[in-house]
Amino acid sequence: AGVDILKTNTFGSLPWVLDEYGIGDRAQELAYLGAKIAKETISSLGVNAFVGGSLGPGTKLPSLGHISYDELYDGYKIAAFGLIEGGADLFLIETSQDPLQIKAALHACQDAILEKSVDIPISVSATIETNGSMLIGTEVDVLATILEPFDIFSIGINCGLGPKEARKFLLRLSQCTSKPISIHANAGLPQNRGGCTFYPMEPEEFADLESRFLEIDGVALLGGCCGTTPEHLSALKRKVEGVIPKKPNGIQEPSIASLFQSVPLFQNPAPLLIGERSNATGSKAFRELLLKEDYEGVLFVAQAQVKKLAHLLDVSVAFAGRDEIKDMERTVALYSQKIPIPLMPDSTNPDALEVALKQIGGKAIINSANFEDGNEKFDRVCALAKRYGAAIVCLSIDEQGMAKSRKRKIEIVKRMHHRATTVHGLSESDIIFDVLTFTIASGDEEYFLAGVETIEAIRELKSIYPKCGSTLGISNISFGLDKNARIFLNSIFLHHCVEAGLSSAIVNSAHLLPYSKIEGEDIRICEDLIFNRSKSQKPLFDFIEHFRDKSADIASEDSLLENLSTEEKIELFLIDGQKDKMLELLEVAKDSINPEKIVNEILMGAMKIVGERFGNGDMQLPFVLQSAEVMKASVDYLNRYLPKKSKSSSSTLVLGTVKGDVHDVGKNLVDIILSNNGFKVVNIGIKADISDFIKAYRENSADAIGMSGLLVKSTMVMKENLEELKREGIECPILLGGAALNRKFIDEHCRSVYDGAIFYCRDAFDGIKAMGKIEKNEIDLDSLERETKEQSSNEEEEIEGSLGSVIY
Ligand code: THG
Repeated sequence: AGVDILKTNTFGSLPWVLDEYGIGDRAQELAYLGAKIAKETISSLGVNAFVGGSLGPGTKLPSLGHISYDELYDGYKIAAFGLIEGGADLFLIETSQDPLQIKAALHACQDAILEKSVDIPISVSATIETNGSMLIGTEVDVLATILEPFDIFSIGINCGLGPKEARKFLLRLSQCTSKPISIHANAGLPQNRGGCTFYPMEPEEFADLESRFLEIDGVALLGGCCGTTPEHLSALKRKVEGVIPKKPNGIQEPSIASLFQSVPLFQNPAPLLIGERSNATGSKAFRELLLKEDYEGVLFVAQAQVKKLAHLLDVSVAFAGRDEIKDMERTVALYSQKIPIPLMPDSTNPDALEVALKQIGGKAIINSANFEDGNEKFDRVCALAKRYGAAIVCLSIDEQGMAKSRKRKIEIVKRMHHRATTVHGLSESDIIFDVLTFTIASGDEEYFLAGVETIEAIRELKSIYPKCGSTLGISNISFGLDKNARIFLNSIFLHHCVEAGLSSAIVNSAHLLPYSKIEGEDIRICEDLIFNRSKSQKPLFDFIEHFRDKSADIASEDSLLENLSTEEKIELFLIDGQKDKMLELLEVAKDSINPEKIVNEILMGAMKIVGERFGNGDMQLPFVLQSAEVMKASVDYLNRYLPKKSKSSSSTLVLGTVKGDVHDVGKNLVDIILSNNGFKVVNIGIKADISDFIKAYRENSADAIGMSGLLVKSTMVMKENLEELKREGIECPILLGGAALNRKFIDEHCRSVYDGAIFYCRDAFDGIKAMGKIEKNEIDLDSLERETKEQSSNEEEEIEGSLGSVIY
């Protein structure tokens, strides 16, 4: 077909994928052979083309905790070695579902390249679902932020979409990346035709649409993914022959990112607010939760800061007697999955920082590096920033200690700037200086000017390095003072720092007052202290005296909830995924609202909202799972207060993912939702053979069987399973669900081979309806068939999204 890059057939040549087939130890060999075959094919044809070594996403998502960064890294490295040995000219990390998986694969490729002393470019391509994000919930512009620091050949998208649907995401990517862009789309959105996947787009249309991508700045690599054939590619080749791609022209504003959003480092208005509360030394409350290993609570401390509009969170877990590495790993893994904003691991131990970075799919800030132990440790931390594509905070501390005067602060800043940019190649906008402040409340004369020196150093820093950021632990200024008084002093101090050019601040955002809301007299007293106006201890005494009985008007956490009814609170806690708050509330709510109503109306209603938000891309998968967990905990709790009849139903469903399919996110949610509705669910897991279904069905004297699967081929397996059930003389009701399934397939291919009732369950709520009918014995085969026939005439064959419909 005239292609310039021939992809290897090594997409799944990864140990943890091949393990499913008992050949995990052959990953390197298979990767090697894949590259070798491609290389030989090219030479036997006598054409000029490169071998693109394909590395797929595998079957597990690290950001959902399915697999660790280290295991991914090791496996990708094995495959990378094989591809290098086989002669690959390019690494293609493709069909990526999770930025953390991309980072592990990138590091593995980079290290394999170094170890084998070869020079091979690395391309990264992600799969964007029809809802506009990667499976884990990352949208293209966020991915561009995360990948910006990495030295990669290209960034792009493949699979998931046809060229029609991909266009708008390419346009977005083009605006925000400075790298070349690749696109290999599917031949349209797949359809399920009689249990076979069918890609409807013909070569001419495909070529026409894809070739037009060359009008977009930066799009330089075109190709085909699922459903494309040599004809598609030769048609494309004819169309683009001689066209010179446009240069990348996107601009990436200096930013950091979580999996779910990009956050500009330079906010307007400044500053970027960094939440300080998840700190084991700086917060007693957080420390106690950590000591008790109460991770619900640890999560709640973070959620509360998100509510108070922190832009990102500092995470510091070091505490005497605790294993910092373990605490860091657990806390950061939890936060990076369940907190929507970016993270800033905070530690003096590079190992603790690295373990945190291995949990973070987004773009983090490392807090921090300094010269206290000379260049060596500073270098180690800078190297981490470079490797993991993180921004970094550099503190004005050197071998002589923490700088007090503005002169020393700036000296150290210059030394740090030089080393970080020249030795480590960090980009200026990823460097954030912290010139640190001592408290001005110690009464020690040496520190009367601590605030002024800091403010002036910030001003100077801003003029020497305008592209670098700056930060400061604001609360340090007021250590030793009364809690209430600190709020005023911190707020005024922050105001002056920002005026001097401070771009970010580590704060308790719930304890900040806007400058405009503070009275003149309060401001004056604070400023006298900060600027040491009378050059004595007087400003400190005046300050203490003035604020003795003054309380800051800080809205309490609960006041936000005050205006909500109990029903609304239950709904809110479910959607927000707040388990502790929910259980606390239910303890009281169950006495005023009928528990049956809470479960069937309020909680189910809220869960439906979660489903809708997920469906239209407003809520990402990890948050959906979090809400489902809260749902389960709530129902478990309320169960004992439910009237006997609805407490537990006698109806039992055997539920499993069919043979050949490992996808179970949706199936497990169906399990939760049906269980919550009082049905007994026997979940037999993934890759379940029909004999497993039958065995569980008989052993549990079940009332129905539910089969799930994401792949198109799974729909065929469902049909074959129905035939087997019939042979076994089973006629029980069957529930079928999954992304690739539709009514038409069931009507045309399934009903005729099975004698019992078959329910098409588009989502878990259809499952509840079906189980309700089964329980009440309201199954009327004729009407069931008629009903679905009528509906199916309105339904398309198209597979509706990929995961959205599996879950709901
Ligand atoms: N610069 C950088 N990182 C930092 C700091 C800094 N990280 C840690 C710290 N300083 C910023 N974090 C805090 C957290 C809490 C407090 C101050 C700074 C604090 N805590 C109260 C106390 O200790 O009295 C409240 C205690 C409690 O609630 O139990 O003030 O400067 N780069």
